[in-house]
Amino acid sequence: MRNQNRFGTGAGALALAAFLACPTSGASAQSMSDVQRIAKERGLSTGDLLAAAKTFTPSGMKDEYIIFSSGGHSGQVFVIGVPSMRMLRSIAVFTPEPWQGWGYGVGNEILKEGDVNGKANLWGDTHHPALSETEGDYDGQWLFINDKINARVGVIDLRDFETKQIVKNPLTVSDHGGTFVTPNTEYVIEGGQYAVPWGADYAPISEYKEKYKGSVTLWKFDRKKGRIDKAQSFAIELPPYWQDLTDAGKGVSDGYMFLNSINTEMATGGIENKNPPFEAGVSMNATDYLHIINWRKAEKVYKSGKVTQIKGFPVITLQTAIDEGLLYLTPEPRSPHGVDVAPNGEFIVVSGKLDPHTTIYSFPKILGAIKNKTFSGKDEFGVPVLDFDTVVEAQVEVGLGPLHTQFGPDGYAYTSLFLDSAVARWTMGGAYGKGTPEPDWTLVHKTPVQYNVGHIGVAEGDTVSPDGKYLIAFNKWSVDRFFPPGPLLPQNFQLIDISGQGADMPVIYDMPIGVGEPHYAQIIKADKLNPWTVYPEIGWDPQTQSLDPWAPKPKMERVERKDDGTVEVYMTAIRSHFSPEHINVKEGDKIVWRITNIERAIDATHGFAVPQYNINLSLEPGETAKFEFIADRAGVFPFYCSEFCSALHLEMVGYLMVEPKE
Ligand code: RUQ
Ligand code: CUA
Repeated sequence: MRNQNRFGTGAGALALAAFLACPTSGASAQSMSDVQRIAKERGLSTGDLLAAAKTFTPSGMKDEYIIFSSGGHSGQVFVIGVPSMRMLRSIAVFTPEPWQGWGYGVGNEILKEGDVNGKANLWGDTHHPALSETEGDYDGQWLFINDKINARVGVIDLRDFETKQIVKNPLTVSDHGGTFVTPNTEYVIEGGQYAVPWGADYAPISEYKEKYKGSVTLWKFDRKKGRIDKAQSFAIELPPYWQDLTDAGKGVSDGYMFLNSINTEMATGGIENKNPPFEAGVSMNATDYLHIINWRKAEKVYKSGKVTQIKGFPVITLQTAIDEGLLYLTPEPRSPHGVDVAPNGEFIVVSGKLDPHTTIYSFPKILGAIKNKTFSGKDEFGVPVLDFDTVVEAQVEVGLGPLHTQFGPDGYAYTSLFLDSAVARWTMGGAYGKGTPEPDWTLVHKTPVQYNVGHIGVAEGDTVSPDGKYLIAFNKWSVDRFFPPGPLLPQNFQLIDISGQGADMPVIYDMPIGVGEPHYAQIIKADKLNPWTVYPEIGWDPQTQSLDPWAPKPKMERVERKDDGTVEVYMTAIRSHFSPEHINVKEGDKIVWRITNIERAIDATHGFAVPQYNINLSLEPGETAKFEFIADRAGVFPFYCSEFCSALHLEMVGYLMVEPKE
């Protein structure tokens, strides 16, 4: 098996421990004393040495797990290895990124799909990456990521780890409740957040209840095309409650999805007018609402045509959703944040930031309450509210500021505690309610983290079959953990070893993240990923994932002037030259430039940079790219390869000569 961790089940750590405990048996006295001397000099405890043994990854050894982390306001995705916590790459999504050549000649059309009302928005606030799933398990094929600031969704192909599509939500402006996938990636779920009139059109805030809308959008994913199919997608109107996070049902709850909300008060703020500020106004009620949606029923309603076109997009109106019995609410403790479905889909765990408990809802009980109409009433809009006591299975007091929950393979659940700065381990009713006669819902242990933990990620911890083993606390503050690089401090990813039982869950690594504030991340077994290391054939177009018939090939390099005056360049790149090297054009010419990296060697990437024209490409082995520009600046422009590809990399150069008009 590839990517195997030599330490396997922690044998390395055990060997080290034995080695420390018993200096004369086995290892040479010389190396033992070296370890002890260095540990002493650096002030390292035995626990530190164990942590090092669990995480240190010698050159050439590969990581067992891979994290796909949101890049926060960098607008990107970060790829990190576990347990080494080494950053492997960023994936450019919503923000131009020159190393990948994203938005500097290539990717421009995809970035343009993210235009909002015709205007470029060249950054993103990425929150929740979602790996594609088959039967509720990561399949390693696709990755989706939301942009909260502009309600957009990016689609990344995990064959080459590159963004293939950006869709802009036409109805809402912010989408904190994305992205989450249904168990077979039928749909990518994008929940809205801050209510706005449809399409963020204008309406006075005094008309909030009438004109401002909540919504959730179901984007149909076409696996064959590797794209979201907008023509098969639809949305459901919701009350303007600021729907927050989302999760898709699975197992017994497959076909449903769950969204929580934080402003059932429908507060509209206005501190300057002596109104309660938002932070108080939205936290007045003792409970908010968990939204329970039967998406399979919604899909049928959409397909039967019972939709209203709003902003050119099919919407199941709130009234239709109520009439069709596909939307229900139930109270959830104040300021809910995370909503997380347990591996077998039987339980839904919700945490209220201002309530020290996690609340566990039973899906069978929810179904029963819907069937028996056990309602405690209706909300202002007529949505039936399921009786809280009827649908709740248990509440576990875990600590202050509970946010997000993930699951282990052994019946443990883990919840992040923002205010406590800790991660709680608790028992999920005894192996998710199965196998034990007495249900057991108990707090087992809390591991302190530094500081202010937001999401947590357990290896495959939100799938039908969590791996456990590693948990990462995605901490919002780092305070005193690292050298302060000025007043803007990095975030801190803290790796926790959860392979032990009970109170055995130590922090074993701190990784600073100084390139944006990540929110959520998913952790997948590395051997589920099967990325290309070179593109399949010479002349491959990554945007279509197919051979480009126009791709320049060796011996066919040329410059052609077309009848309409367009100049077409057919260029190849190989260590260490471009061919052709002289490109002579006239000021004002339109240039269509194609270039193929004809290398087949792994890692033989060439860059292609043109000064003053804002062009920089990254051409991976086999890749072909096309870019266009108007040569509106006369002069001499030495273009060059911007990747240090060979000993004669500096010589990998050519001249673009733009002859002045007169
Ligand atoms: S959330 S603030 Cu996922 Cu805790 Cu975005
Ligand atoms: Cu090719 Cu440097």
